[in-house]
Amino acid sequence: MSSKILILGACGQIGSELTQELRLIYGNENVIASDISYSNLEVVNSGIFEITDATDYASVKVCVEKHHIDTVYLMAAMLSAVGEKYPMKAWDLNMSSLFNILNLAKEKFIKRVFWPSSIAVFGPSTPKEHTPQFTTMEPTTVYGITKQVGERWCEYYYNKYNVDVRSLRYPGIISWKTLPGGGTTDYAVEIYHKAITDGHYECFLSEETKLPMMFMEDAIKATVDIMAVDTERIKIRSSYNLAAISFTPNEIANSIKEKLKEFTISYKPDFRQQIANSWPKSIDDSYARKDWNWSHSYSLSKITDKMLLELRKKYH
Ligand code: AKB
Repeated sequence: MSSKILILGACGQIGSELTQELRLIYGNENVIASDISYSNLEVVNSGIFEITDATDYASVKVCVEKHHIDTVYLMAAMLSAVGEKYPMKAWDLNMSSLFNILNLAKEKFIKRVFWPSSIAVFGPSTPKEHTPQFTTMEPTTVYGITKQVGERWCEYYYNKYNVDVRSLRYPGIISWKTLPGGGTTDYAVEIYHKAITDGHYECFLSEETKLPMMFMEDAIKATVDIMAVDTERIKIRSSYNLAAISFTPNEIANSIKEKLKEFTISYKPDFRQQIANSWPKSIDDSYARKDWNWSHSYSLSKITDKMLLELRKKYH
């Protein structure tokens, strides 16, 4: 499909790397990055960039019409930890941006939508290990509630209006280029930065808190792949479970110590511990693997090698 793409939230952790990958695949002239501010100069300066407020229907529609957009990746969102501090803001941002895009698709201004969901859709009553695709979902965070409700709306717009919306339940995403902002899984990125800059990390989760995680390259591949496959292969229109690896703070610390002997870690759990406790430890993503051939490449030790290599270059 030849396509004109808009990424909303292009300056964020996933949006920024997705933008660069889509520009490589589809050409700079076909990929329009946008955000509410110029907060990531690499994204702003490497192609077409528009200031767009994803919560403002008119602002998004102007951008879509100006650039003849047919595909939108909606990456703007307030994540779990910050969402607990600003519940109404999280609800407004996460829901109004989604409705704006779903309605633009319903009104045929755009043809295809990517909207990320999250493991945060699950809650304390969900089975913790190998969490199935279809299971009890009683999220306890505002972020998780917006993602679960969002999934219901995505499926509804597909069934009712034939909107081609595709979605993945991202685990925690580990990357070195852009810092994550306001999530519970952020520790798994911060730990590598602190390992390089301070040789020590004080972790806000306890040492045995196991969570599903993934390296950015794998997450981008999954996103690009699910958007490229033929419509018939997308059997799930709420959101696909997506998994790579699972580990605890203790395990990631040990994997860093293998490469950086002097690294130390201490634990001081805060309010994010309760959020992490409500989430799955591992995810069964067999539908994604079967329906559109998803597979991941990065193990924890491969992630640690890459993170330490890139962050050493960044800081030294
Ligand atoms: C968060 O921690 O809030 C996010 C997520 C798992 O969706 N990284």
